[in-house]
Amino acid sequence: SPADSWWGDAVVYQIYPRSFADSNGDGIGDLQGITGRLDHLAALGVDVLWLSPVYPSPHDDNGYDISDYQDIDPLFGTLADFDQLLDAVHGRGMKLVMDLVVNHTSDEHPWFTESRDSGPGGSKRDWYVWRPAREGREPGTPGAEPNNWGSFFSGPAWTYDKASGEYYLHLFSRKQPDLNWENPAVRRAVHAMMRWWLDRGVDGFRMDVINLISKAPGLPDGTVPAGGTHGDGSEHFICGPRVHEYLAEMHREVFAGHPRRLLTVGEMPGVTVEEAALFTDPARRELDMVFQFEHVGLDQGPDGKFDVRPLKLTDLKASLARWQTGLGSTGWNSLYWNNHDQPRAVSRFGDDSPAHRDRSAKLLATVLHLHRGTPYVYQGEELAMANAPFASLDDFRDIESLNHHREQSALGVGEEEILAGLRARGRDNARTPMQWDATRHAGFTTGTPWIAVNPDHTRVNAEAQRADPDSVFHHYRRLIALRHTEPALVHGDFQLLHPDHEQLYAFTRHDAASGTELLVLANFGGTDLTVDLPDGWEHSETLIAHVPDAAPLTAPYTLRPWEARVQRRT
Ligand code: TEU
Ligand code: CA
Repeated sequence: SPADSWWGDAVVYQIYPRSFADSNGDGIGDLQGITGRLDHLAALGVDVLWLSPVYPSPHDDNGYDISDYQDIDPLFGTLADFDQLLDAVHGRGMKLVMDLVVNHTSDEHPWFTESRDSGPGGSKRDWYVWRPAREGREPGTPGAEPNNWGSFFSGPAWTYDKASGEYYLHLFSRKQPDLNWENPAVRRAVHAMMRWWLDRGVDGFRMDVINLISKAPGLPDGTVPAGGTHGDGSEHFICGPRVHEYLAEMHREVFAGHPRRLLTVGEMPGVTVEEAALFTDPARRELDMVFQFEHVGLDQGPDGKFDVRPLKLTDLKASLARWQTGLGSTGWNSLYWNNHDQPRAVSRFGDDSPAHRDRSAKLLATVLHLHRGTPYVYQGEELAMANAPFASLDDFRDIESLNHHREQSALGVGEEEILAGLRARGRDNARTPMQWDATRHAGFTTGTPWIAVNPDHTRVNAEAQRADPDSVFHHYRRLIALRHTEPALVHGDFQLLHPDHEQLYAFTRHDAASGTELLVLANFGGTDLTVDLPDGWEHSETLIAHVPDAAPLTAPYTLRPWEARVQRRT
C-alpha cells in the first residue's frame, strides 16, 4: 500500500519563496531567507518542504512562467545559495521538493523565442502549439482565434504572432505559452532537466497542472457557457488522451530505479476520483499522489471562482469522504485546505473573527490531519494567518485578479462587486508576507515588502506562538507528531459518521493491523453542539483536544464552539 512508502507518515510544508523571508532587504523573499528560518520548520516537525518556483522568470505569474529551468532567479539568489539550502534542509532530516512547471514556459524562454522567431517550419516551431487563424477569418481580428477556448486568466487562450501570421496556445497568461507534449523532443528535454535537479540532490517534484499537458487532437471548440464570451475547453485538455502515457514515460525515464527515495505529486485541476485512482495506483508507476480541486470548488457559483457562494458542510464532508473512499485501497490522497492559489483556510472554512480564530484554525487542522493521505501545510497556516484587508485595486498584485478586474470593469460590473470577489477569493490573500514577529513588516523584510504585510501581525505571529504552548502553532506541531507515532492515522480506513449533520464533522479511522480505532468529532460552528456518541467511546483515551478543560468523553457530549477532539480505543 502507498501508506508503506517512506512518505506514508510525512507532512509537507509549502513555501512560497517570494513571501517567506527576505534576507537582503529588497522586499522579496529569497533562498538565504529560507535557510535562515529552518528552525521554525524543524520545530514544527514537518518532513518535506515544497518550494514554489525559484527559477529565472519575468514574474508575469510570480515564477510560474519560467525562462530557464536550470538556474535560480537572481531575485532569489544563486545556485550556490540553493545548494546551501538543500544541505541545510537535509542536515535537519527534511527533504526538499521542487516545483516543476512544464505545461508551459515563459514566452521569454529561449525555446519559445526560437520557436516564434524561426516561423512555420523552423526547428523549434513544433515545441509549442501553433495554429493558423480559423478558416475564412482575417488573422489577428477578434474571433479569428484557432478555437474558442478561454484562458484561466481571462481573455482568449490564443495570442496572434503578427510576424509569422499564426497563433500560439496559452491556457494561462499570454506570457505562458503551452509546450507541445506531442513532440518527443520536448519530453526528452523535460526529462533531462528533471534528472539534472535530481543529480543536484532534490527529493522530488510538485508538478504544476500536470493533467493539462495532453490536448485532444484537433483542439475542438469548447461549450460557451450562458452569457459567456469564450468556450470552456477543459473537456479537451483536462486528463487528455495521452496524459497517462506521458506520466508513465516520465516515470521510466526519470524516477525508475533511482537510488534515493523521491516524492511526486501532480497538481490536477478538474481531476476525478476515478482518474486520480489511476494516476496514484502504485502498480501503474505514474505519480505518488495528486492535488484534486473538488473541495475548493464547492463554494463557488456558475460564474467561476470569484462567484462566491456559502459552503454547506454536508457538501464538504460528502466530497472529502468520496475521495477518502475512492482512493482507499489503491491510490493516495493529498490533503490541503489552502495553498498559494487559494484564500486562507481560517477565513474560508473557519471563522477569523477574534473570538473564534484560533479555535477554528485548530479544528480545521485536526480534521484535515486526521484524514487518510498526506497533509500539506501552507506557510502561515500554522499561525492561523487570515485573508488580507485589501482596500482597493492598488493593494492587489496577482495577474489573475488584475485581469479579472479589467475584464469585469469592461463588462460594466461595479467596482465594489468586483472587489468583493477578489477579497474573498483572490490569490494575494495567500501571498502576504509570512508573519514572523510583531515588528514593522512582521520581521519579513527590513525594506519595503512587495505586497503589504497583514496589519494583524502584531497579534498573529510566529514568535508569539512558539512561546505559547496553547497556540495554533503548537497544535499543528502535536498533530504532525501524532502522524509519526500513531499508525492508525496513516493506515486506518476512513468512515464518515452523520453525513447529513450540518454542523458536525465526525469520522472514524480503523486500523485492523494494530486493532486501533480513532474517533474525530468536530463542531463546525460558533455555538455549542450536543452530540450522541457512537457505541463504546465513553471514557476513551483523548489524543487531541484544544478547548481548555476539555472534559472526559461522556454521552451525550457537548462540543464547545469550534471544538474538535480525537479519541482513541484499542
Ligand atoms: O495553478 C493551476 C490552477 O488550476 C489554479 O489553482 C489556478 O491558479 C487557478 O485555477 C486560477 O483560477 C497552477 C499554479 O499553482 C498557479 O500558481 C499558476 O498560476 C498556474 O498553475 C499556472 O502555472
Ligand atoms: Ca530578497
